[in-house]
Amino acid sequence: MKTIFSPLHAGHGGQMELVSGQIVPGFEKPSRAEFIKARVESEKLGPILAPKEHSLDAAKRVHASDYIDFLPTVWPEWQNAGFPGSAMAFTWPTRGLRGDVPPKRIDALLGYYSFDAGATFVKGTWDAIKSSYDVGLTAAELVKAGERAAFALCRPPGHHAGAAFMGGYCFINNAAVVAQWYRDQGAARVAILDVDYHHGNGTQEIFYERDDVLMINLHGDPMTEYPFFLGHADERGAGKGEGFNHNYPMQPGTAWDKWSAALEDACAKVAAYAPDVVVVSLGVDTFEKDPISQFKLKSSDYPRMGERIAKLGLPTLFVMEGGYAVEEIGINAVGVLTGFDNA
Ligand code: SP5
Ligand code: ZN
Repeated sequence: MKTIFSPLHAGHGGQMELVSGQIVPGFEKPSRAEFIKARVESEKLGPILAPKEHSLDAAKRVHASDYIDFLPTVWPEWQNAGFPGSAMAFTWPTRGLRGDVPPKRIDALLGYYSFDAGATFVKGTWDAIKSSYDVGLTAAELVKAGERAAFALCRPPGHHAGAAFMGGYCFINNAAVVAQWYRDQGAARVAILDVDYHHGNGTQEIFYERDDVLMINLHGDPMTEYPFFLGHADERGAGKGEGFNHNYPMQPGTAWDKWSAALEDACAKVAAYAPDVVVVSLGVDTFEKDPISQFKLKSSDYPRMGERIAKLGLPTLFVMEGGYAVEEIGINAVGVLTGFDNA
């Protein structure tokens, strides 16, 4: 299958994050995408193509317009303020505070438009976000034009970004953007299968009240795993979206036997929904050696994951999300894709 990739991702590098009370170098770093790209090449998955530029209209179909307009202003405003370090929030409008009045300082606005301190900006961050968005849409166009599947090698990732907030390394929700884009192009139903270790809280929020986008998440139980405040099994959608959101929270230590049983159930739901296209939020932080995660999938499990998804027999767009064991991230991500292609 074809891969879409942009070198502009690399400008989003050197950012810091808050982990266990310390500011440390970000886990979500440029070498992630470079290891995946190198593996796409060495495995001869298929051609690697540059993205086409897109307007931000498709982003504003799933995100608040003011939120999207805010993103390119962050780094220039942070510079104007004379703040050192990565641009990150430190105050959030939680319960009991006003979440409806945007303040006038850039550090405060970062809190207004985020749910954690995990989506930080450096000089090249906006260009990387925009390139990741362009990568997603360009890959989506390939599948719309008749390719069986395509791989959007997006970086930064997207699935924690909600309609009007960033967080968890995510800014624009690429999977949500392409799902809505397919609807706008005439798809009657779209399924999103999120296999990243972390719950895709942003994607769930965006489609929670809709029946035209089926949302399925396999992830670490939020009782003990980030993002903590969404992703429970009883979240099944609301209004006409009731019954179109499915969560499979799983315990630390989960390996392929239990994980694949959840995938089997998820695939049965996707098949019953009969979507025109499947968008896979492809995180490989389920890997046993991932530095921030607690599942125990092995490298040999990823091709099996791809095979099972291929058996759905549906047009499929893979959108890169997480995975932080950089030495193996290429082997695991591309393992899913070769497993799909060889099925
Ligand atoms: C897209 C994606 O996978 N985002 C994940 C965001 C996770 N942010 C929280 C990281 C918490 C790390 N705790 C690590 C302890 C390691 N010793
Ligand atoms: Zn993740």
